[in-house]
Order: sequence, then C-alpha cells, then structure tokens
Amino acid sequence: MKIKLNTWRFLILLILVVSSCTTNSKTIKKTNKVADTAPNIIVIYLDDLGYGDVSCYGATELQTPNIDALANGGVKFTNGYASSATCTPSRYAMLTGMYPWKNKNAKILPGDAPLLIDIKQQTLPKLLSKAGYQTAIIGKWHLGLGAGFVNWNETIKPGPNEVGFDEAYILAATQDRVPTVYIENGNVVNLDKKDPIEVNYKKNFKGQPTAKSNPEMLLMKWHHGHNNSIVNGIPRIGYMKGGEAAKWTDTDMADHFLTKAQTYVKNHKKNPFFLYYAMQQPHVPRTPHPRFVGTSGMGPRGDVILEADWCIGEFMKTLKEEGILENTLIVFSSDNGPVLNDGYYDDAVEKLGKHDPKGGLRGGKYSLFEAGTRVPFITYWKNHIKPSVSDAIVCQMDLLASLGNLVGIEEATTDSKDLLSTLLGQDKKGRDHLIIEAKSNTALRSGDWMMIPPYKGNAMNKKVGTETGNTPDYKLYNLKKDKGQQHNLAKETPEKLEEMIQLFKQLKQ
Ligand code: NG6
Ligand code: CA
Repeated sequence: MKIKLNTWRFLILLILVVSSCTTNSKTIKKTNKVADTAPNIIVIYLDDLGYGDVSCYGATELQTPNIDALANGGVKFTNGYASSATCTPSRYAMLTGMYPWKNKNAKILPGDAPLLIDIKQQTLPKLLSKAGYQTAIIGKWHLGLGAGFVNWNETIKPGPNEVGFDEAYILAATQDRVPTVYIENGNVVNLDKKDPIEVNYKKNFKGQPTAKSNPEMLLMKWHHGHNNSIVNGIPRIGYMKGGEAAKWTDTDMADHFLTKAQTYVKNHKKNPFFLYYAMQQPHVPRTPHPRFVGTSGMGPRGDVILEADWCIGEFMKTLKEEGILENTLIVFSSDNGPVLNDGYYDDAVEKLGKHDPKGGLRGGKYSLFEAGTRVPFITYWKNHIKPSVSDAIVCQMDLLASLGNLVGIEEATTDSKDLLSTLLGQDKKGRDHLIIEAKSNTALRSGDWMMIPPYKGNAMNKKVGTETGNTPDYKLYNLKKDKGQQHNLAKETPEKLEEMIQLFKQLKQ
C-alpha cells in the first residue's frame, strides 16, 4: 500500500514536471511577441571575478555554494567570455551588442565621463522594453553620465534611464572612483543641497585632504594610483568636495544593493521584468561587511567573494519566496578577469595561499591572455534549463540577440549573435569566432584556437603583476589542448597562423 502511494506520487510529480516544461517551451514559441508569458530576466554581473574564483569552476580554497547552485542547476559554460578584459568596454558590449573596439571611447572611464552609449543606439533594456518588460539596473554603471560637464546637484542626464532602463539605482563608475554616492534615476541619493557636490579628475579643491597630503587619515593604503580624495578613510581616484550626507558606507554597499534588488523584485513581480544586478565585488577597494571579515582566510578579496555569494543566495531566496523562481531566467557572469593588486595594499597577494583566481588560465584583468576575458558564465532557469556543462563559445555581447529571440524581437544590426538555444542548454553550438579586447588591443578566438597579434608595449603590467599579452611576436594557442597558453604554435603551424591572420583582418574591417 505504502509503496503504491509513493509510486503514484512520483508519477503525478513526473507528469507535472514534464507538462510544465512542455507548456512553457510552447508558450514562448506561441506568444513570441508578448512579454506576458515570457520569463523575468536577471543578469547578475560581478566585477573582476575570475574564472577560478568560484568552487563550481574549480576553486578549492573558497566555497561559493550559492553560485554553485546556479551552475549545478543550469548550464555552466566553460568557454564563456566577457567582451573585454576591463569593465567599461565589457558592459558597453553587453548592453549594446556591439564590439567595444568599434567605439574608440569604450575605455575605462573616469567618474565624470559623459555617457558612452549613444541614446539612439539599440540596447538590451530598450529591446526588452519593446517586448513589454519593465527594466532596471541596480549596482555599478561605469558607462558615463551626462553630456559633458556634470552638475551632480541637479538631475543628471543622459544616463541609464535614457538608454532604456525604467529605473536605475547606481554607483556612477567604480567603488574606487569619486563621486562616492548612489544615484537614483539621475538624482544623488540623500543629497543636502546646502552641501553641494563638486567633482574634478584633474585637480584638487583647495584645502581638501588627499591621500598624499594626509596619509594619517587613511584606513587603507594605496599601492598605485588611488591617492586623491579620501572618503571613509579610503583613498580614491579623483577629487571630490561636499556631499557629506550623500556619501555611501563602503561596508554596507553589498547589503544596500541586495536590499534594492530584493525590493525591486517584490514590487515588479506581477509583470515581466529585466533586472541588471551589477554587484561591485571583488573590485577594489574590497570592503566586506564586518560579518564577512576574516571568513575566507584570504583577506578582503576572498571575504568579498564570499559576501557576494551570500548575497546571491539571499536574492535567490527572495525569488523563491515571491513565487517567481520558475519563471525567471538568470544569467550569471563577470565583467572581466581577476586581479590581485589593483592599487591598494589589501593582502590579496599575501594571503592568496593556494587559491588560483585564474583557474589555470594565463594573464588576468587587463590581459589579452585568456584570464582577462574568459569568466564564469552560467544560465539558470529552474525546471526549464536542464543542468549541463557546455563548451560552446559564448559571449556576453550575445545576450542582446539571444534574449531578443526569447521575447520575439529580432535584432539584426549588431555584433550580437543569437545563441538562445545554446544559452538554454538545448544546443551545444556556440560562436565560430570571437574578437576579444584588452586596453584597445584585440585578439581572435576561432574554434579551439586563439591568435594574439604582435603589440608594442610592456609584456608585463608591472604594478598589477600580470602579463598583458603584448609581445613583438604572433602567438597562437590551441586552447583545447593548452588551456594555460604555454605553447606558442605560431611557428610550428604557419598555415593555421595565416588562416587566423586573414580571418582576423576580415572581421576587423
Ligand atoms: C584602473 C585602476 C584600477 C581599477 C580600474 C578599473 C589605477 C592605478 N587603477 O585605472 O584600480 O579601478 O581602473 O577597473 O587607477 S574596471 O574593472 O572598472 O575596469
Ligand atoms: Ca571590472
């Protein structure tokens, strides 16, 4: 009797699961142009998280159970790429579907740079809006604001709202750049008009302390750069005056963005939404909340990775509690590869131990070698994506065309490729080729091969301590056989090299 009952239960469950899967794929096909039945879409984007920084990609010294749960329940891509080895170009490419090297201004931007995206340009949030989605960004922007000079005391335009986001709660550039304030739909949060904010990236404001003039005020020491204004004891890039009440608390930033993201979900769950949750970890300055300090044994860099993983766990709980987990597609990735010393003394190098943030790849942030752009890349959609590992070459730039397909809007004029079925784990076919970028230099991945052309400049980024990939010779690697790029086959396989050079030329035209 007991066995029978269990068997029945199992059968009913099986029927329910199978029918929910099939109805859903039908729904998407049938209702292509309406967002009503399409899933919510959330991009969880970390800053400087390396290929080997999470346990599902092989880290053994750090455990990231919540990110692992996404990988184990979704598609884990082993050849997932950011478009660039730095932040601004990668974010530009993800949101516009355009190769960043086609826009000469797509470089790491100062905190007072104008908006990089043309307001007439196609963007991911615009496209999803067209399909009926509500859209929001919460977290790091770093794509410029305004049209030249920015007055931080008035509504700042154009910005995320003008390129497709209905709602925007952002940090303007990076955690290490001024102004160190949150901006909500163009307005600095908690700004006291009697204490206006001034920002300058060239010179200091008279009488304002800097890391150089007042080192006794520092709670964190700078290694290179980062010696301008001091906020919360942390020396920053750029000078800032005023805005006391509006300044963020660095150690609360993760909780702050998490709460905003959770609130957004709760308030918008009735209709489909697109949320770009752009977390700030583990970019410098690494400022874990006190409850995470010391948890990794690896210093602040490890601690903030654990903090980020915790935030993701809490955020996932919210999706579940709000009853929308099975109706939400999540894309998890990072804007560029890892760096240890990015300008502060914070024990990232000293306490690294056996941890390998690069996960066996060569290079790192700022590099044309693999660790610069190959990053954790996971798609997760409960009961819709079957867990698998995919070796297909996919790039964040492809989200535009792929998600366009998901919501029934065709996107023809960008560099974005429609890889929807691959992203949903139904297909193993990825891109044939991809051009990656690092500090305006580019390299070509085609099939298993990576070709890095000769470039002038230093082979080592000495301050940061990583290889740039810039050497006077051609470099050619078979990544399938040589993931760590240790064997340059340019001389051994001249035909392959020539083929790659020709393809590269053709694609760059
Ligand atoms: C560099 C900063 C680095 C980091 C980076 C941007 C110096 C010396 N270094 O210029 O600390 O802020 O810009 O990182 O200032 S990114 O992930 O946003 O691209
Ligand atoms: Ca970054």
